[in-house]
Parts: sequence; C-alpha cells; structure tokens
Amino acid sequence: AQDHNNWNFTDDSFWQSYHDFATLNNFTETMVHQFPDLVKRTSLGKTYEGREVFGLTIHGYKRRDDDDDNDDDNDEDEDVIEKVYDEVKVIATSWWKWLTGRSSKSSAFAKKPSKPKKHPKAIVIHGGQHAREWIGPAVVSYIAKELILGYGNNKKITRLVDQFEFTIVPVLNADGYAYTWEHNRMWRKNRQPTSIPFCPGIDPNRNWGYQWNHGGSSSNPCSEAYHGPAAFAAYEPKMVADYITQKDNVVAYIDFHAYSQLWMSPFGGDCSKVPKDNEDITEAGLGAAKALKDVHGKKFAVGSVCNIIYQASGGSLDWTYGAAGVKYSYAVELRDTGRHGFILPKEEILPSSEETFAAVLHLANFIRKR
Ligand code: ING
Ligand code: ZN
Repeated sequence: AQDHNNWNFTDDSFWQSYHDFATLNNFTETMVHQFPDLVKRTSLGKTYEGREVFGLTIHGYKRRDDDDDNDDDNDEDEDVIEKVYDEVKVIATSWWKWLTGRSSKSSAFAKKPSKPKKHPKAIVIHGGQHAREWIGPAVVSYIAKELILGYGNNKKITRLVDQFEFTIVPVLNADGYAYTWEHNRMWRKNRQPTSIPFCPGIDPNRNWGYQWNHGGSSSNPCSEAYHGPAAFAAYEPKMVADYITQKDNVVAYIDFHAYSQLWMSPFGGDCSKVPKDNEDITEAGLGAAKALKDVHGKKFAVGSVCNIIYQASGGSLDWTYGAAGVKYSYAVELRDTGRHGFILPKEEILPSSEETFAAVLHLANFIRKR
C-alpha cells in the first residue's frame, strides 16, 4: 500500500526507501527487459504460499574467462602483449626459414592456444532469508543495480561481471517478507504450517541440511529458531540448495542478515570445527570489512558465526561450505549495532548499500586474483 508502481530504478530516490515484494519483483523484471544481453531472470521456485522467488543472473556478454588475469589494470597491456607476440612470431619465423631453409615446425612459435570455453564461476547472493531484516533485500537489490549499470561504464565492475556470473536474489523468504509488510513487522520465519496450528513458520536459517539440529536451534514450532521437522523441510533453503547443487561452479555465497555489523564465516553449528580454507576465507573477509569501512567508516567484525555471535546449526553458510564446497561462504549482519535494530531508518539504506557493494566488489576481486 505504501509503494507505488512507476519508480525510476536509476534514480537515487528508489534506493532511499524500503519496497514491498511486488515492487522488488518489478525492479528485477525491469532490469531484464532493459538489459536483456546482460541480465536473465531466474526462478528458484515457489514458496509455501505460492510466491515465485526470483533472482537475477548477471554475466557479461564479452565472456573473457581470463582466469590468469592477475594484475589490477592490465586489460590494455594484455592487448599490447598479444600484438607484440604476433609480431615477434612473424620475425622469428622468417629468420628460422632463412637460417634453415625450412618452415618452422617448432611449437615455440605455434599460435597461442585459445583457452577452452568453460562456464564461468558463479557468485550467489541473497537477502531476506529472515522476513523482518528489511535492509537485506534493499542492499542486495542495490548491488544488482550497480553491477548492471556499472557494466560497460566502470572498468572494475565490467571486468568482474565478465569474469563471474552473479546470481542475486533480493527476497528469499518471500512469504515472510510479505507478512511483515501486511501483518507483523517483526516476523522472522517463513509461513509454512507446523505441527502446532497457532505457531506457523520454520526458521529457514536453522533448516539447512548440514549438521541440522546440532545445537543452537529449537524443536519447538513456536520458537523463532524452530529448525523444522527435518532438514530442508522449509521451502527456501531447499530451493537455494538445489540451485547451487545444479550449478556446481559456485565459488562464493553471501547470505545477508541484520543486524550487528558482522562479516561471518563457517561454522555456526560446530564450534570446534575450523574450515580447511580458513586462512583464505578470513583474509577475504577482513579485506571485505576494510573495503566496507573505507566508504562510510562503519566497523564490521570478522569471524566464524559460532565465535562471533552464537552457536546456530542448520545455517546457510555451513551447508554451502560444508556440503556444497563453496569456498567463500559468508553470512553478513548488516547495519546497525542495535540502536534501531531491524527498524533501520530509511536514511541508512543508501549508505549501507554503498559500503556493502564495496565489500562485495572486494571479495569478487580477491577471488579473481587467486
Ligand atoms: N542472524 C543469523 C541467525 O540466523 C546466523 C546468524 C547466520 C546464524 C548464519 C547461522 C548461520 O540467527 C540473524 N540476525 O538472523
Ligand atoms: Zn537473519
């Protein structure tokens, strides 16, 4: 009711207020129509109440796939090197012929092999796993917008969008999100029925199928952290897990929550377990937090879910890392640190989006250079 339907998504004012599920869908739909070569709309599936959960996949049509492109600004340099290489080859080949009277059979001057085309590495980002954490969908939509509008205009963004396929899902828990707009602003879980008729809703972030029900979750359907009757009984974690499984090339995953200003890594369920990639994961996380702080000065602490907030099993990043092998798996608690909590003022949406976008770019660039 608070939202209207003729927004200009390139205008800052859109990014300075919260939007309902229909309007965010309108945004994704519009992006696909305006940038059909760059953006595709992906349906992850339907929720219990029948809402379709949409994501945008964003990937550059130049499809460079240049994994060994290791420097910061060497795009032109590479073209020059290629040209020099060709010239040297011509000269060397003719000298060889003059010396030996034969054409070159040497593989040293064979044409530089073009790399086999492979499907790009994927980065999956979503907000809105928890209904009341409205800053998540806002920030995540903004990230999609920046990647799309930056493509072809901003060199760093262009390179990353050419290199990676981004899948961005603004609102994962669509039923819960709609419920917070229409009935109860503080609702957290999804809206599917439980064994107790007056206590609907599974906590989607206690229902993922890696060490499900191993502490830090509840078997009581009336609890805010109800882990559900079985792993992946909730629609939302199941649809993301299926999506990641069928892609099989996901290198990074970020699940945006609020609030507390934390950049968190696995694990949440088992506090004694340390990821085997912990050094890289932490280095990338610290870099992301620094990139974030450089924008508006906000401090984000970095560490594992279990060490930095509390034990919570059945969380998203434990599954993406532990079961799906997504090396850079994170859960991020966005602004603020508790003054406003879930009811973050709309004046903070744009700054929060800007700083988080910087962090995501840093992470993608970190992975690109590995
Ligand atoms: N925080 C998350 C929660 O589900 C979390 C923290 C993230 C736990 C990832 C486990 C895994 O409790 C909020 N604010 O929801
Ligand atoms: Zn949350």
